Amino acid sequence: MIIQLISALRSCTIGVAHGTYIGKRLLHDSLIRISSCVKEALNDGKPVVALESTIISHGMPYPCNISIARKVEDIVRHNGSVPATVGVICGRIHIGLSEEELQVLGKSNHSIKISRRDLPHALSQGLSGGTTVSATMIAAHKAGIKVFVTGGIGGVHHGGECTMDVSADLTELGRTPVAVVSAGVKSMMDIGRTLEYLETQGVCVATFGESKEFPAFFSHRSGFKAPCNIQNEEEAAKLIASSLELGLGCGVLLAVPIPKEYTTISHIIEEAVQQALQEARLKGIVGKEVTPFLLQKVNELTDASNKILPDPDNARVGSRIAVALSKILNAKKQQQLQT
Ligand code: PSU
Ligand code: MN
Repeated sequence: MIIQLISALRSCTIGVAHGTYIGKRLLHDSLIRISSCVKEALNDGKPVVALESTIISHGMPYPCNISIARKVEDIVRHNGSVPATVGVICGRIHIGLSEEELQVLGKSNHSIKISRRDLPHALSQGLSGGTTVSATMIAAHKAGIKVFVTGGIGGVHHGGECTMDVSADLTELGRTPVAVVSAGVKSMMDIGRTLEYLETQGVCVATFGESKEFPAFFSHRSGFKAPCNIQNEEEAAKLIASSLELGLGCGVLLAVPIPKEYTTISHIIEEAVQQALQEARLKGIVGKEVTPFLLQKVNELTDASNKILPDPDNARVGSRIAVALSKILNAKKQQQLQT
């Protein structure tokens, strides 16, 4: 009877803003919910790749945001890992999102952008939103996920030396041991200062593949040399395993350049970035609105996301890195059990 009453109460506490099914977190409920598929993979030592959701809630328009999110999950699956998209639904961190939960984040105007500093507010108020790289790293680490794939991370904004607009993604990389695989940092950021700041935070930054130049998301070139280079997934996994074994406590950033054939449109992107930056300045956009504004403007001006994101190389590479890393970590576990 009591159990029936509790479940009736639960089904009554519906997230009003989103209309359907997903109940608000009750006080005694855990702050994190891991989907059964992700939980099973983690328990079995299978490779898991975390994915962020600000790109879904604030990076792209509906419904292309949902179809791209699904596509990225499929690429991760086809390359051997279990995808774990992270988001906050009605005050709870979800690791591994169902179709319905993806829709909540991608469709609703009430989805907020949730970075490290926003987590306590969002969780205590029962809000829903997309997690940025920093918040996704926190969730991944708490669940035991070691590899995280994203498009582009935040960085030091242009003029950041005056405004101090430096993304919390960079400090998160300095304090949370998760490997972030991305296509670099967009030129709407100050890439030189972003690399300097990552050095200060003690973050190992490496390019993946032939190029030793740090990529700029839309282009394999940025004009800045990366501190390290790794040639393949096995080398990447060994690098991550070394960082974990030493207990450095910080993340690593692996930059996978976009395939060269896409770079031909980079001058169009560059013009759009300059226009977007100027517009943001004129409109007085500040704080957490800056990055979504710039992303939206550049997408609008170039239709770039449609051209590039359906084939994100970094999802394929990140998934394979997670496979190689799980082999190393499982072998180490076996060895420890035998000695
Ligand atoms: N840069 C991109 N694409 C993105 C973002 C940044 O090229 O989608 C998103 C990510 O979720 C990142 C966040 O974590 O923006 C950073 O926001 P801010 O600059 O406000 O820290
Ligand atoms: Mn900022």
